[in-house]
Amino acid sequence: MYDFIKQQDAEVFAALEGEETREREGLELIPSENYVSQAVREAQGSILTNKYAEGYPGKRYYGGQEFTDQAEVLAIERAKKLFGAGFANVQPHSGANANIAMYMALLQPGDTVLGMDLGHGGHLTHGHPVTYITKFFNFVRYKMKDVETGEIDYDDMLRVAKETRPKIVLAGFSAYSRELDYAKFAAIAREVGAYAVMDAAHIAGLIAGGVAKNPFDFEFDIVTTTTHKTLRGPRGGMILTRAGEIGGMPTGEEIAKKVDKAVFPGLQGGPLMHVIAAKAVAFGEALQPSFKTYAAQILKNAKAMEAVFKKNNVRMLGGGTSNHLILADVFGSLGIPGKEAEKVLDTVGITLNKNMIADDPRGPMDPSGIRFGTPAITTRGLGEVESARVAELMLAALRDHADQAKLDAIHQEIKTLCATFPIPEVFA
Ligand code: DSN
Repeated sequence: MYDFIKQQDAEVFAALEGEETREREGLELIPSENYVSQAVREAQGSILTNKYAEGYPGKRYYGGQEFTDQAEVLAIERAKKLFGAGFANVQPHSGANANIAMYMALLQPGDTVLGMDLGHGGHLTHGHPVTYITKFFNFVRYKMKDVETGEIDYDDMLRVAKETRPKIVLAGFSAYSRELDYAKFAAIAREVGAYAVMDAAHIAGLIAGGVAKNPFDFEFDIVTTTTHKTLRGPRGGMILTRAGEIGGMPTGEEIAKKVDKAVFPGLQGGPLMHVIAAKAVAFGEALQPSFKTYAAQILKNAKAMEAVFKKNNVRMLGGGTSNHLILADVFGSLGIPGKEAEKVLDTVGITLNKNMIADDPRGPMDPSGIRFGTPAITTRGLGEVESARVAELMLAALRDHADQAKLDAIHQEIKTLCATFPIPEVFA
């Protein structure tokens, strides 16, 4: 692999080779990462990177679009089928762009969005003060009622909605481990005449695989997502719009037209057609029955890890997990700060990320928690037994982090596990 790069550019080749080895010999537990198939990589590295295709299939600004149209229509139709959506825009370059375009489609400057508190699991693009979008829109918050169960405070959400009259009620998260009550979100949105939107970036693969509820079954208007997390596609974003109609709200088609205009020409220029082709390939894979088995195994593996943390009395936010991720208070339970925990685990070949926990007494650069999940190790073929063993090794490394001989032994076991479960190239 990389024959041409190797010949031409030794420096870039070194970076690619290094990453190949890192991924091969270590376990990836960052819950927003995954391994794509060789077919997805081929499409993403394909000739379609050469082509400008501003516009949409059948309505482009430049000529020569027979094959770009073919690839984009495949991605759109497969995305609609996967999520039961009426419309799909597969052009957003990322999840952040998908969210910004969604705001641009539905809001006027100064309008309000009611989203999850960022300290309780919400995402940067849901209105973190460091982001540029907060100069244009007003973000108000809901939180968990009980951080030990993860239950959202829906009564307070309704109160804030009535008080602030948001135009969007936004569900979704990047560090929350429980299922949301979409019917309640939608009811609150309808009560104040707002759009109900879900940022499903983290759990899109679970929805597509039929093991998590689909917001479109609960009168959501829009679902935004990335394509590279549990969905196991190339790095990118997507915006889906509902098929059915909801009284008093614009039709799905009207919303989808606004979304298309917001993505191009509102926000982006030429779509990344090679990435769109790779999205089509990944969506094709997710439509296979085997993807359902994969999605179910992600949950089983997360539960197996949860059981080990529970048995060892390590506090998990939300009391555990109902999805692919766990947020553990390692500082509170083991006395090791999140940053150090991330570093120690890195030395034994386990990659995850430090993370703020709800109402974290520590700062974002050195928070109390670690966040980890099972999408990538499940792709690798690890089952519940191996996932539980990984959790045990994590806890052993965190407890004995001053004992280099123990860390070396753990690292060796992780390497052996990685050799036993190589990263697959094809998904059956
Ligand atoms: N960076 C992604 C995550 O890890 O959740 C979302 O931005």
